[in-house]
Amino acid sequence: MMPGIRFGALMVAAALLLAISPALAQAPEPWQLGFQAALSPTMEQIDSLHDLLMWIITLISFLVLALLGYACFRYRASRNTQPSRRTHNTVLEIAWTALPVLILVVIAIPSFKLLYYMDRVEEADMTLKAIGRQWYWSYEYPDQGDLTFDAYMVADADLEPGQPRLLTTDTAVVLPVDTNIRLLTTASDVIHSWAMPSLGIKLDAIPGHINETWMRIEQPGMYYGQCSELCGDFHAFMPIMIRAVPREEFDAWVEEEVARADGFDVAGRPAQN
Ligand SMILES: [Cu+2]
Repeated sequence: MMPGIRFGALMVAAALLLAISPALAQAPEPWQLGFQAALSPTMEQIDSLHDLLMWIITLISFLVLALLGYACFRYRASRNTQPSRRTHNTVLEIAWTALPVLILVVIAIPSFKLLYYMDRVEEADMTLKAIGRQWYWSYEYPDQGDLTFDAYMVADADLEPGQPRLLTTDTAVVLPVDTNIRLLTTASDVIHSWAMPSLGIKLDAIPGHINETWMRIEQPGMYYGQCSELCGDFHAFMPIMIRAVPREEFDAWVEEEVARADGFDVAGRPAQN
């Protein structure tokens, strides 16, 4: 086969693979640069603040580089045999004090807006409480009949095809899309942190203390995160796995889980447990 044809075939195969990529799953990819896709209003705003900061630091870096280059060239020893003895320049000093202050104000305004936006939601439709433990997460749904369960990581040997390693839990945190969900975190032993990159959440879970934030998931699918506070031996092995579903599917899941917790399945038969 000619190399060109082989390359073409490879490209077609790659395109096909991309086209049949599985349902939405938000997890890190090998060699990934940048953030995971933003799928909550919070993460979208974090993305745009990040982009703004990227412009600012890039422009500052190039400006400083250009000034350094100019100074090195213009005031090199051979061209500048009689160095100036000047020590003060009032205009310059005011400018290089005021300009950074101005830049910081430009950064501070959207930062504070975002902080308050992330802090809490006025009207929450439901609450999810995540409790960090060494080394798994417990969840409570106070608005769904106090549904509770624990979510442990699935060991490598027990993974099913398609399940990401170190990120899959035995029980998914099922949540409805397009719903304002209040998230509360706490812990029962040491400090953990509940982090979900594509929803823009990283919230400490502290013993004896409740932290609050909120999320609104924009698309159904699987979302993966991890504990993000060093919490001991198995810190790396207490992942967070959300299965976001349409509202009706969520309601059906709740009904099933509550019935099972009561000792009966949805059809009214005693649960096999
Ligand atoms: Cu932890």
